[in-house]
Amino acid sequence: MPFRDLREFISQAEKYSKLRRVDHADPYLEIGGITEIAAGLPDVPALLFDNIKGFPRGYRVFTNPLMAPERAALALGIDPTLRPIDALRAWMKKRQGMKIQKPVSVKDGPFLENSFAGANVDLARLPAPVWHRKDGGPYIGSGSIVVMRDPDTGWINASIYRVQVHGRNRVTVQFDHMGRHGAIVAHKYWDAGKPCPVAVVNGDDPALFIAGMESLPAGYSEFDFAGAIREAPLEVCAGPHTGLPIPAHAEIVLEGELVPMSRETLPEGPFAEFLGYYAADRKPGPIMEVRAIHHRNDPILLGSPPLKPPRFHVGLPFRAGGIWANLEAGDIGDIAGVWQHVSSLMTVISLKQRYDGHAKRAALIAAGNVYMGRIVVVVDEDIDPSNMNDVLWAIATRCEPAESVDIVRNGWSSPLDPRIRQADKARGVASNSKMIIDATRPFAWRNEFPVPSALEPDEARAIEEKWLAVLKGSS
Ligand SMILES: Cc1cc2nc3c(=O)[nH]c(=O)nc-3n(C[C@H](O)[C@H](O)[C@H](O)COP(=O)(O)O)c2cc1C
Ligand SMILES: [Mn+2]
Repeated sequence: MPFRDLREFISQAEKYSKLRRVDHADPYLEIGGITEIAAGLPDVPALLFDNIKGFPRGYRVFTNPLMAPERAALALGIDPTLRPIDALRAWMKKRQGMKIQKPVSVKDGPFLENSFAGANVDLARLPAPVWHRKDGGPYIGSGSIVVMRDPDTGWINASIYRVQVHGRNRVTVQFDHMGRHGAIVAHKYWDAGKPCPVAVVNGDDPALFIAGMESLPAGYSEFDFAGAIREAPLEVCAGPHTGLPIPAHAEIVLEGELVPMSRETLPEGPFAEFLGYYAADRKPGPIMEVRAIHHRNDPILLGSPPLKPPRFHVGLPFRAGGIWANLEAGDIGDIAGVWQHVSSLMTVISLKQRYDGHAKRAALIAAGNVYMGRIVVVVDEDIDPSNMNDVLWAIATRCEPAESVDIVRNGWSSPLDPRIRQADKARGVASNSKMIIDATRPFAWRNEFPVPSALEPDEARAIEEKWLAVLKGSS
């Protein structure tokens, strides 16, 4: 079922989830505002903007690409009709057995249908949105893939770093920290006094988006991982300016060089972050001199700006899949499911308790491994961890705060954490505490616990199968 490109993905996605076409929106704040409102609707439509204010028809922007669970499943190569918790389980299984697929080279690519080089480079040709009102400027890259080649080994790194537009032919590429693979590779060129060849790929098979945000080890190409997700290799074509391998069916590509930061920088940001705040001020960022712009006919710019939680880039919490895999690797046993809410800031584990202490054992493993989140909840197996209402019901009825809440201090967070003071960040504080909420029935007297009145999950499924169409008015 692999898609050749973003266009094929969009037409498939339309079969399984909502797609809305929006005309005449302004790339200055309006596309961002519409994207945010749509992301808050229950069925999270994807949006395809056309006839964008100030641009010819056909120059399109596609947002909320993977926000619905169905679209996330499609991108991961998982059956989009599965219930979200089952889709996450299927992804976890797939991820464990995946085989990498190296890209194959092709001579020509549709991304070369329109090319502008040298003096003809003008980024104003493309509808880069200003997403949020305090953003430092338009961002052409909010979900684009930054491609670089390690000069020593030839390893191709291709991950997501935001890209801000500064005039006709310059952009900045933002590394959160110097441990980012892109920063490590760039420094190898810069330390030798050379600029670093780079390509920014905007809009492609969303398997590449997933690969670009996954934590993969140095030396492991995101292109190979995307091939593994697609179960077919990516087709790449050498960029005429940099020679870098570029996905042949990409929508919009910038080629150029990253200038050594010791030579020149530009003020980058601020940019709204995924926690729903501006976490950092404008900072000096590395400049990419754009030597060439290539784009397909009627190009589609992929936009995935960070939005206020719970709106998150990907509608299946695949980091929760990582915690789930940790629990299974630790042989915790009887895990019914793991989910994350509030854009991965709240983790919920559902398990069938086998012995006293089982629930806490699982919670402590999760608390040690959740990034930035402060809340870890454990519930019994009758609670679907992806259903926030059921999780809150369990907390409100099975947890006694005076007995069932623990705090773990100095856990894993990040300088993006809004609840760490600037002065503390400046002296190196980047940790937070984790609240473990045990919302399971107390093990020792679980058999005395009042019996729930609602349908059991399989009874509910059976009723849904027989009656849901009537209730929804579709038959
Ligand atoms: C939509 C989106 C935007 C992102 N923007 C940035 C960014 O601007 N800078 C950054 O360092 N990481 C950003 N990330 C996170 C990295 O893409 C992610 O951590 C990736 O695994 C890093 O790859 P690397 O290990 O090859 O450096 C973003 C992730 C997503 C999903
Ligand atoms: Mn990488």
